[in-house]
Amino acid sequence: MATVEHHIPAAVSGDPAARGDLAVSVVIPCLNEATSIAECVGNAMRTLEEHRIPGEVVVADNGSDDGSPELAARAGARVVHEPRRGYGSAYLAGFAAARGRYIVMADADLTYDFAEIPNFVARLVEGAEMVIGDRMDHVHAGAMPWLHRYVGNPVLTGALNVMFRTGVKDAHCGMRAVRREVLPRLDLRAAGMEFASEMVIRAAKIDLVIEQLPIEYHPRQGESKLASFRDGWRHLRFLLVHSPTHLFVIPGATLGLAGLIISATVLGHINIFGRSWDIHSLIAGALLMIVGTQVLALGLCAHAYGTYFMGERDPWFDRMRARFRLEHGLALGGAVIAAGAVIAAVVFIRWVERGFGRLAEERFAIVAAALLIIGIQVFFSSFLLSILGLRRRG
Ligand SMILES: Nc1nc2c(ncn2[C@@H]2O[C@H](COP(=O)(O)OP(=O)(O)OP(=O)(O)O)[C@@H](O)[C@H]2O)c(=O)[nH]1
Ligand SMILES: [Mg+2]
Repeated sequence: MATVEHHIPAAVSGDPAARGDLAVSVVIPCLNEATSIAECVGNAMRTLEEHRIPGEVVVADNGSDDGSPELAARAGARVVHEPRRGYGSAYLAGFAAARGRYIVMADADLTYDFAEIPNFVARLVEGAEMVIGDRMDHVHAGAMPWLHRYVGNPVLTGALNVMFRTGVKDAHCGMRAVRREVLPRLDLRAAGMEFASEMVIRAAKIDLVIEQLPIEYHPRQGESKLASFRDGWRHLRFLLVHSPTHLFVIPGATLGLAGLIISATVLGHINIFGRSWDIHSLIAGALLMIVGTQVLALGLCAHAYGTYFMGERDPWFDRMRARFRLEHGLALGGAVIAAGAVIAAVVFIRWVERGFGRLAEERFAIVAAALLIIGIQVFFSSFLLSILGLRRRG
C-alpha cells in the first residue's frame, strides 16, 4: 500500500451538521463488481472515518445483475441507479447525487488505494481544482496488459496532449478528484469510457488548475469491463471530433499544399529524379488541391459550429473570423473561378483556331477544371460559414 501523507486541514474535518454540507463524496462507478465492491466501499468509509473527514460514499450503478448494488448499500454506500448505460453515464449520475464539496473518483475493482483519498482532497483544499492520479511509474505486475501500458495509454495520452496540451501524463487514470463547484463549467456529457478523456480535455479548455498525484495501480479483482479496441476507438474518436484543427484543418492544408507543389512542378517543367512530370502527376496534383480545399472548408465550418453553438474558443479561428468576412470568401472564390474560366476560354479559343479539330490541351484543361471546382467550393463554403454564424452572439 502506498505511503499516505496526512495533511488534511482542520477546515475539512469536523462536524458535517455544523457546516450543513459534506466535505467529501467518494463516487465509485460499478458494473458487476460483486467480488470487490463491498471491500471498496468499506475501505473508502474507513479512510474517511480515520481522517475525520465528513463524507459519503456514492456508488453509481447502471445495470449490474450480480447483486453489486445491494452489497454496496449493505457496506454503507448510497447507491444511485442510472438507467442509461456506460461508465460516463454512471459518473454523471453519481456527480449529480454527490453532496460533498470535493469529489473523489475511484474504480470498484480494488485497483486503486482508497487510503490515497486524503492526499487527493488535500491538493484540492490547497488550491487545485482537479487532481488526476498518475499510475504509470507504479504499475504492479499483472495490473495493466502490455497493450494498454505500452500502446493504448501512451498513444492516446500522447494524441490528447498534442491536440489539447493538457500536460496530463496518465489521462485515463480512474482515480481523480474534482471540486464539485467546477462541474457546471466542465459540462461533461460523454456516456462511455471516453468520459475519462472528456474530463481532462474540458478541464484544460476552461483552464482549471490541474495537479497530478503519483499513485500505485494494483491488479483488478473480477472481470474487466474495458474492451481495448472499442473503448480505445471511442477515446480517439472523441479527441478527433473535438479538435477540428487536427481532424480537418491540418490534413486539409497539407493535402492542398502538396497538390499545389505537385501541380507547380508539372506546369513549371521542373525535373525531379531526372524525370519530367506530366499529365498523370498533374491529375494527382489537381485531385489533392480539390480535396484539400474541401477538407479545409469542412474544418472552418466545424470550427464555426464549435464557436457559435458549443461555446468553444480557438485563438486561430478567432483571428480568422476577425480578419475575414463573407465578402472576402466570395471575392476569393470569384477570383479563382475567373482564373479557371480564363484558362478554359484559352482552350476553347485554341479549339476554334484549329477549326474545331483535334485538341491536345490536357494540361490547361485539368488546371481550368481544378480552379473552377476549387473556386465554386470556396464561394459556396463562404456562404455556409456565414449561415452558421447567423445566430452568433460573440
Ligand atoms: N456503472 C457502471 N460502471 C462501469 C461501467 N463500465 C465500467 N464501470 C466501472 O468503472 C470502473 C472501471 O472499469 P474497468 O473495467 O475497471 O476498466 P479499467 O479500469 O479501464 O480496466 P481494467 O484495468 O481492466 O480494470 C469499474 O469500477 C467498473 O465497474 C458501466 O457501464 N456502468
Ligand atoms: Mg479497473
